[in-house]
Amino acid sequence: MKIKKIEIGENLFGKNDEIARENSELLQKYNILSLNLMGSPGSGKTSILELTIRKLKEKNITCGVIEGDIAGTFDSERISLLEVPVVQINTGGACHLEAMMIKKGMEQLTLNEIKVLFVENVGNLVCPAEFKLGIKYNVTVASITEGEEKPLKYPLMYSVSQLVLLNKIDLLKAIDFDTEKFYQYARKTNPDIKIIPVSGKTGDSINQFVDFIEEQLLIQ
Ligand SMILES: Nc1nc2c(ncn2[C@@H]2O[C@H](COP(=O)(O)OP(=O)(O)OP(=O)(O)O)[C@@H](O)[C@H]2O)c(=O)[nH]1
Ligand SMILES: [Mg+2]
Repeated sequence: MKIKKIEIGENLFGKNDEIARENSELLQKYNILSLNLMGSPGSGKTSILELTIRKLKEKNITCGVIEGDIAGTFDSERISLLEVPVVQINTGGACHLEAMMIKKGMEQLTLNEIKVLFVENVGNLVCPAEFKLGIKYNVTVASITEGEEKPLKYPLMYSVSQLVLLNKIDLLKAIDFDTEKFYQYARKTNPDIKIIPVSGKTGDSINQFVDFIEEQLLIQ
């Protein structure tokens, strides 16, 4: 599928929260469930998206993707192989996506053909959490290779997220990672946070994320 690409110039930065509200209204109008995947570079956001989209496609749930990166089209190329509409946003240096970028991205998509919109934010555990996008669910993709203390070191990311996908659990035997402590730290930062351990490599427990998405679609 052809990738649509947007390069961001300075003129797109502006009244972020107001535009985020407009994005949210537009998504509600089209009855689209939206999820914003955030996390460190390489935590596994695109891998999880690939597995999840495959499973949603099998269930005839149509998806669209907005990929955010500072530069390059690596991730949108991966997603386009799944034959889903994808827009690549290159921020040209900014370490996060902003609401105006999502607005521009959505203009490139046929919204009435999409049930679930995924946003993959720029790989970064700090800045993406600071900018509202108008996307309904914030999902932190954390990998066990990052260490269990990250929820306490980067609390904003965890406090703005409703869900954590704890990724790379296939490596648990090779890495000193204290899962109990991770849960404890994540819940200390955000008592309501839901955590699903997954593997973006083996596909382990990706079904639980798919179930979460289907549950949210029912209550849209
Ligand atoms: N062992 C293992 N490797 C994984 C898993 N998930 C992702 N990877 C690998 O981790 C690397 C980064 O994965 P990506 O999915 O590209 O990570 P990302 O978060 O999208 O990266 P950025 O978009 O650059 O921030 C790749 O080499 C993946 O194959 C996993 O669950 N287990
Ligand atoms: Mg990626």
